[in-house]
Parts: sequence; structure tokens; C-alpha cells
Amino acid sequence: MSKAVVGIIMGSQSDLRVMREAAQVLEDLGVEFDLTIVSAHRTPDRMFDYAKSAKDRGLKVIIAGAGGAAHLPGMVASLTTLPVIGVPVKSSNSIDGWDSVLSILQMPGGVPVATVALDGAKNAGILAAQIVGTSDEAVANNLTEYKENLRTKVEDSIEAVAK
Ligand code: RP5
Repeated sequence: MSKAVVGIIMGSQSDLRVMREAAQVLEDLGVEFDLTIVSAHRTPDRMFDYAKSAKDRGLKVIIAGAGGAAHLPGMVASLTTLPVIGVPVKSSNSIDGWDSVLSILQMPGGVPVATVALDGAKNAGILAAQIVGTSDEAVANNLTEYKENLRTKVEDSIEAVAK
């Protein structure tokens, strides 16, 4: 039976259009994950239970995406010793996403959240895989291949534009 090592959570179903990119890249890299909705403001008890039980459930990393007053990543980070990667989501009523970015980025000392770019769920997935890859050789090998593909794509494009 598969066992999730990365937990993907998001504040609302409306975040899924962004957060599914984290799920996709984890799938591509052979990393087991689970994905659910946990709202810091609307389901605080669920957030507490999720964060407090995450380590015992076998998770190694949590990716948390939220928009607006995006307190989910920071609050989850306050409740667990697992690394938390924060994805600021540009929600529909956002002030250009700055609300999401700043409320995830500006954590107080002692409670870090590894914040990726606005709507940067893909990089969140890759970073989570890299953390998992420090102790999982198969995932590390998949990451090596992934980076190799990045390199060859650029090299192909260099050749394509060469005169
Ligand atoms: C946050 O508020 C969610 O993370 C979402 O980005 C934003 C808007 O949520 P909905 O009103 O679409 O449910 O909690």
C-alpha cells in the first residue's frame, strides 16, 4: 500500500487550480502524497488535528497553499516540526497577490515557512521532492533526471536559435 510522505493542503477548493501543479510534479517524480482542504480560518480544529498528527502519519514535508490573509502555512508550521513549504495563491479578491505573499513570507523568527513564488506550486512540489530525496535514493535519481531534462531542453533551444 502506498504511504504519503508529502501532505498538500490548501485553504479552499478555489486554490486547487494552482495547487494541483504541486501534485502533478510529485507524481512525475515518484513521490507519494495526499491532498486535502484545510482552512485556518474556517476549519481551525481540522488544521490543528492535521498538523499535530502529520508526523505520526508518516509525512516528511507539508506543502500549504492559501490566498488573501494566508495564515494556513504559518499556523501549520507553528504546530509541527516538519518542514512547511508555503505557496502564496493569488485569489480572486487579492491585492495583486501581495496579501498572500507577505502573510506567508513574513514569519517571526523561530517559525520558518519556506515560501515559494506567487502561485509557485510547481516549485513547492520540486522542493518537497528534494527534501524527500535526501533520504530516498529513487526520488533523488528522479530529480537528477528531471534536472538533466531541464538542461537538455535549454541546450536544444540554444541549438535551435543558433545561426
Ligand atoms: C483563503 O481564501 C483560501 O486559501 C483562498 O485562497 C481564499 C479564497 O477562498 P474562497 O473564498 O474562494 O473559498 O482562505
